[in-house]
Formats: sequence, C-alpha cells, structure tokens
Amino acid sequence: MSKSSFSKLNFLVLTTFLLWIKTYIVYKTSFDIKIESVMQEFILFINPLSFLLFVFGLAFFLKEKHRNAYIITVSVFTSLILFANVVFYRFFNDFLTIPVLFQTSNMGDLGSSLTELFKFTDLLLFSDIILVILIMKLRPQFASMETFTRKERKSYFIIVAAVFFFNLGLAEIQRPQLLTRTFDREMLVKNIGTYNYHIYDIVLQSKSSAQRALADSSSFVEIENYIKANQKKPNDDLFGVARGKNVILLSLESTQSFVINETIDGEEITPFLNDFIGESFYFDNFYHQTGQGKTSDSEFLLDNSLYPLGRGAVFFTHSGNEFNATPEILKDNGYYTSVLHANNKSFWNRDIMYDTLGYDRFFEISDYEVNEENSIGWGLKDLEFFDQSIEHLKSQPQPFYSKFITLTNHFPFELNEEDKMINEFTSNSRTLNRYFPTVRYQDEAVKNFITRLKEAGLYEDSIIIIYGDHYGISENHNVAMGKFLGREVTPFESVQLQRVPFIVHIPGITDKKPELFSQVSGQIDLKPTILHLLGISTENDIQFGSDVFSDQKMPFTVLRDGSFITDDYVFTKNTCYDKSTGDEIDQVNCEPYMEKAKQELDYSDQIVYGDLLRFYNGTSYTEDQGFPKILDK
Ligand code: GP9
Ligand code: MN
Repeated sequence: MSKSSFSKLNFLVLTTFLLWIKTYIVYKTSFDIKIESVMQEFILFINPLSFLLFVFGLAFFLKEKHRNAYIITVSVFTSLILFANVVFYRFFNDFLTIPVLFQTSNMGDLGSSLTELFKFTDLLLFSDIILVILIMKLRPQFASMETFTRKERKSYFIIVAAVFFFNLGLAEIQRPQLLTRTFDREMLVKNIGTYNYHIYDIVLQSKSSAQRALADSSSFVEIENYIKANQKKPNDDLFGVARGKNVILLSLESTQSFVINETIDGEEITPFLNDFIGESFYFDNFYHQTGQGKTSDSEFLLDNSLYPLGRGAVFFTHSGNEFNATPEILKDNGYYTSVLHANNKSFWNRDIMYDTLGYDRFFEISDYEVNEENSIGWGLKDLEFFDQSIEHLKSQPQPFYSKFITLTNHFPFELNEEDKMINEFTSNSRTLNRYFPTVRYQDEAVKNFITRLKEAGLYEDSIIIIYGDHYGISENHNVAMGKFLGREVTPFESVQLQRVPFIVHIPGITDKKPELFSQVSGQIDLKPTILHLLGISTENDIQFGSDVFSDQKMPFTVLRDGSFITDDYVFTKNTCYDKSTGDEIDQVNCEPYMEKAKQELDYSDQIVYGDLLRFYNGTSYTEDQGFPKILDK
C-alpha cells in the first residue's frame, strides 16, 4: 500500500527540521546578529527554511535507492558550510564570501591558529546527521521515501516558492532594496539566511567573473586615449604645496550644500563650517556622484577617480578587481593609510574592499568603546567618535592619509534632546525637519575634532579635506524642501541639490588666503586634486577626474544617473536647463556635452566590469597580456 502524500514526507520533514533548528541555534550561539524587533527574530528563525526544503526536495527527482545517500550528502554539505562559517566568524567576525575563500592573505592570518579556533563543541554541529543515519539503519521503513507523483512534486515546490517569497517579502519590508543595494553581509544573513546568502554571493561572483572573462581588452586602448586626451596640467602654485603632510579626510554623512550659511529660526545650521570655510578653499559647485552604494560609492570615487556603478555597490560587486587607488600610491610615497568609522566592518564590504584598495588599517566598531549612552541611531555619536579617534590617529606613523566617516547625520536623523542645538524645521516632512539639528550636531563634532587635532599637535602638519558623501534628503521630500528653499523643487533644482560641501584646509596657507571656487567639480576630482597638493604626479594614472585647481579644468560634472552640469547648463531627465535662470531651454545647447557624459560613465563601467586595470601597470600595458606598449617611458 502506498503511503499518503504527507506520510511520504516524514523523513524529509524530519531531516529538514533538524537542519533548520540547528541553523537557528548556530545563529543564536555562534554569530552576533543584532535583533531589534520580534519581526526580525521571526525572519531570522524562518530564513533557513526555503533553501533546506528546496535542496532536500530535489531528492524526489532521484531514483529511490539513491535518495537516502543524497539526503545524507546534503546534510553533511550544509553542515560543513555552517561549520566553516562558525570557525571563520570566530576569527573575523564576518561571514564567508567566495572572494575571501580565495584571498590567501586573509587565510594566512588563520593558518596555524586553525586548530585553536576549532572547539570540541563544534562536533555537535554534526550530531543531527548521526541521528539521521541511525534512523535509516534502525527504522528503514520510516526512512524510505516512495516515489512522488508529478502533481505532488509540483505542489511541494509551489509551497517551497511560497515560503521563499514570504521570507523575501518580510525582508524587503524590513530592509528595502536589500538585494539590489547589498548593504551588509550581516543584514543579508539576518534576512535571507546563510544558505540563500551564499547562493546570492555565488551569483554575484559568477556574474562579475563572466564579465571579466569576456572583457574586450582592446577597448582599453580607446579608453586610455580618451583619458590622455583629457588630461590637465596641475596648478603650478599649488602642486606640492602640502608635500609630506598628513592628509585628514572627513566624509560628512548625508551633508548637502544647501545647509551651508543658512539658518533655522535665526540660528546658523553649520556655524563652525561657515567659519572654517572662511579659512579654507571652498567649492560651492561641487557635486556628489554616488549611486546605490551611497557612502561606499563616494569612497570609491575618492580613492580611484572612477565612477561607481549604475546598479549595486561596486564595493560589493568588484572588490576583487585590480585598482590603482590613492592608498597604494601613497604607500609608495612613504605614507601610512587608514580609515576610521565606528560601524560594523563588513558594512558595504569595507573590510574586504579596503584591503583591495591598499589601506593599512581600518579602525572599525571593535576599536571603539560603544555603549547605550554614547550611541544614537546608527551607532556611536560623532562627538564620541572623534574624541576616541584621536588616540588612534596618534598611534599612527606619519605622514598618514586617514579618512574619517561620520554617522550621526544619517537617516532617520535621530538625536537625543540634550544634543539638539537648534530647532527642528516645520514642514510636512519629519525627515527634513529632523535633518537640521543632526547637521548642527555634526558641525559641533567637527569643531571639537579640529580643537582636539590642535591639542594633539597634529593640526599644523596636516591638511584637512572635508566633503559631503551624498544627499540626505531624497526627492520624496520635495514639497518640504521647496518650503525651506522658498522655491519649487523642479528637476533642475533637484540636480542643484546634489551639491555637497567641499573644503580644502591647508594650515598656514588657506587661513591666510581663503578662496571661494565656483567652477563645477565633483567627487571624481578628489583623487588628482589631493595627489597634486602632495606633489605626486597623476600623469600615468587612469582616472576620469581632474585637479580642481588646474587652470585647464573643464567645467563639467556628470552624475551617476547621466545628468550633467556645466558652467552654463544643467541637463537632466532629457531636458536642458539654463543654469543661471533654471529655465528649460533648447536641447541643442546641451548637445555638445551629451556624448561626453555617456562616454565617461561608459568607459568607467568598462574598466570596472572588465577589471581592465589588471592589464595596466601604471605606465603601460603589460606586454605578456599581448597589449601594445602605448607609453614608452
Ligand atoms: C554605514 C555608513 C552609512 O557604515 O557609511 O552608509 P550609507 O547608508 O550612508 O551608505
Ligand atoms: Mn552616507
């Protein structure tokens, strides 16, 4: 007599159940996953299920005699994945990724300590498999899975799909754009589960490997010609003006230019920055050029002078590429390089990408004392962050290149009452209303930081570069924003709102002769600008930006969505605007730049997708790749 559909599933249900519960226990005991609500706990609990049901369900397609062997193989394999993650996590506080598996430098650290990392209790990870084998031996009747009808199989996989989409749906509600933006491995594991996360990682990896393999290397000749043709001579007076000095970069979270020199109820929003600008070179037409990778995109622009990608975060998708980033260049010039940011190190895949870019040290959350009192919103408050960072800064060899990334002025712009130094704005957008007090708070934190730098004796020997990372107020708040600006937010205004502050402060120079620069520029220009100030030539670099101080600098900046800005025009959403009036004008005016805008983004994408810099050794194509030697040096 054949079993009913349900009792046929007995054995499969049992094995799935065991692995499911085991995975959840591992989540709770071996990983440090932050759970903030009952819903998040629920998602974490159900997230291993869809994958397990799916892989075990594949047993239906096998001959009966092979099914049990398959079930055991899957159990062993998934347990091994869990085990590998547990051991890896113990050491790196992070989940495995495919590139990491092949990144020998990481593994080198593990090396001899592997035996120490292994705990006897890890063997418990395999206990359910022993149970399953025992059942097979002792209760073969229970463990036999009879053949399923086509209809039964179909229903089963429909249920599996439903479980998967239910999980994904809940995850998307918790974290919109989870898969397209790929924020953080912890968030992925928390929302879609370890197993689905690994599949996702494999898909990402194979996609970029395929694009890399198919890269048309000859196109690099054209790209290099374009870059060389657009190269600008550095400014004679400023080239090398900060030679050998420390570089302190401040990436200001979500800080747009519209807050500079503005007030709320008569109070300045950024009193310190307003003063500091008066002792610095300030750029009031400087644009962020980030895409979905937000802060990480701005970091990518800063260190590579390449554009981030149109979709996804390049920090995640192409962390295995060859780059010629500022930290690497500076290392050759005797610099020590670091990033200081009090967040989870795997956020934006930073821990991996920073290695690729050549940073010596990443001071991340575990390098800071973070507790309930000194945190708000996304984590450590900026004031605390800077205060605690001074010791890290002092511990570094000089000269250094150190990037600080602030956090408090991040959506949803939360702040303790005692930290509110100005009023909220009044409009129908709570987001915009709250934005001003957090910007004000950040301003205070920067002020405090500069004081600390002086006290630590680090100020005089450093140059300080401050820039906003990306917008903080999205187009969803246009009505409220219009109220603040006193004019309607048209597509033209929206582009103008992509301006972020850019300040270059060179003690002994800019305080004596501050200057306002109103030429159009963007984050793509940071790298050559900084390197030239330090007296390092970028003549042989593959980069799309140019030195903002160069007399030859072209007034042209393209945003990641293809919009562009020149001295006279703004082009966005297929419309050309007169920059001085904001009026729509004939498309012909913008036409001369349209091709260039497309070309820049396209060439940069070709470099990233094709990993083309692996063929370039800084002065010429490597000959063993069969490339012509372009530059005879
Ligand atoms: C996270 C911080 C904020 O570490 O950089 O990221 P964002 O959401 O602004 O890209
Ligand atoms: Mn940011």
